[in-house]
Amino acid sequence: MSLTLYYHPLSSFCWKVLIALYENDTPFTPKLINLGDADERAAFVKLWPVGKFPVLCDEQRQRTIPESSIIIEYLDQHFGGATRFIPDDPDLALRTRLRDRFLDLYLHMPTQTVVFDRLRPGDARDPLGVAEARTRLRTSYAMLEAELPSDGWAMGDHFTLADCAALPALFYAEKVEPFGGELAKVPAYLARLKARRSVARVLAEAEPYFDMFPREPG
Ligand SMILES: N[C@@H](CCC(=O)N[C@@H](CS)C(=O)NCC(=O)O)C(=O)O
Repeated sequence: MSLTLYYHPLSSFCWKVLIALYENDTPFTPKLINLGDADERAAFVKLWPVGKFPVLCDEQRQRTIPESSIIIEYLDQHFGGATRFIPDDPDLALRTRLRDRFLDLYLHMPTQTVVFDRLRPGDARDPLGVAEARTRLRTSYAMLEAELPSDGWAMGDHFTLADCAALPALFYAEKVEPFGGELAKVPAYLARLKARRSVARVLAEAEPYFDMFPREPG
């Protein structure tokens, strides 16, 4: 098999790529990495010294591809299927990439700020950083509420890269900063995403690991 995905089933950015792989039933070998294991981490950083997953290796083309958005574009280029992640229309493609960037940078990353703060020692917590991240999340929710269509997917009728990015971002964001009653389109969109076959499979595979998700320190 040509493709190997280095990943962890609980990792939100890995979900983004798993959704894309499952959308088109693209064959790949999953390689679960435990970054807490020194040997596994050492082997992994040889592939991608940044040490963050997902990373995709394409043995046939001898390519190592990091970064979830780039991996999904690579899959679209070389392993295209019924679901096209980047639309052919150049303007819609640009807007799809913008929404992907928005979701990663202004929803997914602030969520990580809140979650990773929970893993810090008590004297190294960053309450100001967490408060700023929560403000960012609420701004992003309001922007999405204004911009999302009332039906279908992030960019319209077709499921794209933006939807792969949206599920992990919204799933975990809602856990750390629950949606307020003023939001209607955002929770409805998250419910549609969760019902999608590829997403339901990713969530089912992650479920045995959910106990590892850091809770708010009591
Ligand atoms: N920009 C990267 C972000 C990847 C990322 O943050 N991955 C997290 C897991 S969700 C990770 O590897 N964390 C491990 C660490 O930072 O040690 C992408 O889109 O792939």
